[in-house]
Amino acid sequence: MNKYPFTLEKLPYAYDALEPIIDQTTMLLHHTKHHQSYVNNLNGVLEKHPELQNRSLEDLLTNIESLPLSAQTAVRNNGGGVFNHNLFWQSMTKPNTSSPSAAFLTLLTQAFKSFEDFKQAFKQAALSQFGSGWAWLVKDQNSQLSIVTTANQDTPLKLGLTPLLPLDVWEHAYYLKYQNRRPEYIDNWFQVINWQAVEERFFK
Ligand code: MN3
Repeated sequence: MNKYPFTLEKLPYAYDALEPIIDQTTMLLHHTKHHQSYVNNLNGVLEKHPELQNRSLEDLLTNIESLPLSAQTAVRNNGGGVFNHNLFWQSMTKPNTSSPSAAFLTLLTQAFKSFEDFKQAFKQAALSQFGSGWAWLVKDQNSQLSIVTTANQDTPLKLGLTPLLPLDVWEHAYYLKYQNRRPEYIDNWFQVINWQAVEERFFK
């Protein structure tokens, strides 16, 4: 369900499905500890605000300023954590089993010159996010593709952008396997993108 009380969505694959790109231990901790605590904390704040309990997560995150001041920061951080991670899990699949369709490749090429240039631009953005946050492929209201970053658990929803492809660059997403090597994590991560999921979001 996409409203209170939120539950931890199951992964669409096994915890070891993304090996060796993302290791099983990282996936297990990331999903059952980090993601679970965003779910718990989001429910905790909404428990105290019955007037918000019928609103969808997207609605809450798009209209954070409409929330009571006492709920804004907690919903922004924990609601963002729930939304971003749900999208992140759904955006990945077994290594080297998915590639962009011809139609989407054309769009990527129009926006970024080539698929390689897209990957370079995405990597640069993900590296430039200082500290914890996310890199995103997004579309705007004119269906134009671009790359943005957000700090902490902020989402592109508040910017009026539709998130298509998220990359978690919090250290908890890669530290066990890659330690400080964020560039290597990003390079490898391109192999586990679920392009079908990305394209469904774009063409919806
Ligand atoms: Mn995370």
